[in-house]
Amino acid sequence: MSHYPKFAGRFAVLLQELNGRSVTVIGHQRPDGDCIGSQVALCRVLISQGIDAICVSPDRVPRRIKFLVGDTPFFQRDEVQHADRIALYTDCADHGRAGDRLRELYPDPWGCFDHHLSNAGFARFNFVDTASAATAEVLAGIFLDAGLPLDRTTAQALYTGIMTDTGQFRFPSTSSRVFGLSAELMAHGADPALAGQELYERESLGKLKLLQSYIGSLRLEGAGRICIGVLPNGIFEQVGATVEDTEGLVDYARSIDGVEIGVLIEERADVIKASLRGKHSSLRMDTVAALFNGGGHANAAGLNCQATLAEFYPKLLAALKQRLADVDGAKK
Ligand SMILES: [Mn+2]
Repeated sequence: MSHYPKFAGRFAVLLQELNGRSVTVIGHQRPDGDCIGSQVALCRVLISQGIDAICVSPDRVPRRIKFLVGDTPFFQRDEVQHADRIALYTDCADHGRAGDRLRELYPDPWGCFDHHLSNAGFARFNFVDTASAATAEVLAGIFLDAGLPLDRTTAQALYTGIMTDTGQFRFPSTSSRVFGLSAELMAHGADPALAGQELYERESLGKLKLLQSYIGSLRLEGAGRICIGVLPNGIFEQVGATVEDTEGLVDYARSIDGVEIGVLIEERADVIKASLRGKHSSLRMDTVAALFNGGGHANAAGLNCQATLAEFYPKLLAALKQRLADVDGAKK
């Protein structure tokens, strides 16, 4: 059975065009399991086809997802020479998601594999399916459709990308295709227990203290339909956590009964960062984030904003209340 018939022909052409060239597989800033898993898998499959490929990340690979890399050639941005390489982007909604420096180094991306709603297709070859739960799902489908060899490390990387972006197979994006592909990846050696162990049974004390701080800050707004928590400037040093440890915190705000939108605000010295999570896709968190130059998915979006917390908080809250009112109005 073909998973992504619409991509098969174009992918075959891309593979042919890449023959004899050197490729850099690029992921986004603050990489997650889907980003790293997709980069690793795409890079390994290209290498299996005799193509010279490396992965490059603008940021450090988070400790919890390092196990995905294995013997894949994986580098941070400034560790390698970029001249004469061709860029393929994974899990990036736009050209800038990997940062300005990589955009300067690779002004003409050849390929883009993604599932973000806001992705308008910024490469020569675009493989964007917004109905997919994960970029790893898109890649797994394309690779299996093409009959390409998937080794154990590749299968594990793709499986883990799918598992993390579906919230462990809980989010609305969890389709029968997700389960079908996951089963195929297991047949290629992916181990769900290994992914669970590495991702969820190896927390640091600092991470739990960060969670404690975040939960202590939670406030219900908008008649209990919005829940906002703030991590104050300096908290990471104070509790012995890293910025990577913010992963998943916002889900606690959203998890409260009656809350439809969960928010995590990080106060930094010079910038405010915010993560928005909606309980249903009609809330379109990506377009709320876009009001502050951010973006993402309908259920999960993020933004960076040059403002103080005192300036930003009421503006964001007003935008979220407006969104709830609009969604209420549309239902009537
Ligand atoms: Mn993703």
